[in-house]
Amino acid sequence: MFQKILIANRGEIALRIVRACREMGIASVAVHSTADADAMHVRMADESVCIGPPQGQQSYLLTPAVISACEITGAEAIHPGYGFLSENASFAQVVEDHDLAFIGPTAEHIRMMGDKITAKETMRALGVPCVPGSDGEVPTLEDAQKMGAEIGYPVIVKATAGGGGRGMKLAKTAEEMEQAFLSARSEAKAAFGNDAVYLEKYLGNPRHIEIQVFGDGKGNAIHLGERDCSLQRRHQKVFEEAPSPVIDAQTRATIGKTCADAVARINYAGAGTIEFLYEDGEFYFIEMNTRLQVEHPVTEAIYGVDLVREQIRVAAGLPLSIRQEDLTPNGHAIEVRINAERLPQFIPCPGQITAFHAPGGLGVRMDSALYNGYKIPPYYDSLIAKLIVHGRDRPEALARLDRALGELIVDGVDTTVDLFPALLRAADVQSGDYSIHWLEKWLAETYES
Ligand code: MV4
Repeated sequence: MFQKILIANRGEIALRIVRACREMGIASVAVHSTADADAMHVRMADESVCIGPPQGQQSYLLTPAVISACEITGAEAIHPGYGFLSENASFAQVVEDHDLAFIGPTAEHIRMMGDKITAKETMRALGVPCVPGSDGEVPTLEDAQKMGAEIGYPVIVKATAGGGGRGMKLAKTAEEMEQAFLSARSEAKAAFGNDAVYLEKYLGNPRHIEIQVFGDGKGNAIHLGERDCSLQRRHQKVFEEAPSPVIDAQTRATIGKTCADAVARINYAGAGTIEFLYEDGEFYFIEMNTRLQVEHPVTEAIYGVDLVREQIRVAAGLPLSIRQEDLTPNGHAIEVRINAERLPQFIPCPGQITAFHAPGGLGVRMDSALYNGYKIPPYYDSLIAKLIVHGRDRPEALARLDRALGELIVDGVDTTVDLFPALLRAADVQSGDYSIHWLEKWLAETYES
């Protein structure tokens, strides 16, 4: 096992990783920008290294700075968290080349899944159900028009280098294909330096359901069920839950086994998330994320597994500590994301915290690096806390969320907390009857006046 791990991240996820390290008896090294000298992750880690000025490009995203911090402190492994360098295949390659361990999959697997055409071809070949569409890249407008007619409109044009909602254009009819195809391609070229695009049948009203998988890199893999992340605004998740209100045990076992078998076959190592659209009882693969996800705590809550600990074990060459047959979900968990943003426009709102109180009690977990007096810097993502509740069933989890929100105090900056009491009371949220478009409609109705 490693004796020392460097955490190439900040905020609540850096603190989350420090906690796993401490429980495993592993020393932790925080890196930080000059803007984060007083951050909680720096205070809680065993050691810290300042790696540059505030801008992420000059600190948390700077490969040589992170590698140097490793060499200075003698850390043997790097945990990238989410965002920043976590899905950067070149970074993972540099880490490997320095005989350090990247706590995540190989550079090759990151690259494979980062290219959405390759990811889809790979998953299809492994028996994972995919959205009907083009076989790979569609090189010309003529091909796109021919293919669009075969698939049947509406059709979505997606950039192979995109993902997470970036680089997509909808063609509702054949007439709209020229515009959609040409703009998707030129925007992809400008944004990613790669203009390859592919086509998919557009699904009108799906849910976003993702399967948590875990591989040991040696041909063994497990799944930890699904998370329902349909409640999003502009491709930012707001409310996530596990299990999904629409997935039963048999469905979970079937799609879970398909996913676990797929990643086992490619010798995938570490945590991964296989994203699906789910409509009319069918799963359609869209993307795979090769990192720990923001919403991993809802899976941890219902399965009782520390996912960061498993990531560290696998990166150190140890087997997974859990077997599929021992994994049964228990109860229901919900996470809400708390951002330093002003409603109703979700404008980032950095500044000083003047009062902070985290809720507690049975079934309540607050993942946050906030403290009273902390000054939220303006340079980074506006996520400041995740409130996760766990109950014996969904109604209990919803009631517990309401209760915990009532205890939470975050003063000094505007936050998205005020959304949630009304959101969790909405009839469709109470009943679990929502799709990927529900939240934006509800926000428009709720804040229109
Ligand atoms: C789609 C789709 C409908 N049909 N693909 C958006 C993010 C990226 N991960 C995939 N996305 C979508 N792909 C087909 N074939 C609709 C979306 C989509 C969406 C997906 C998940 C969660 C929220 C979303 C909001 C708008 C569009």
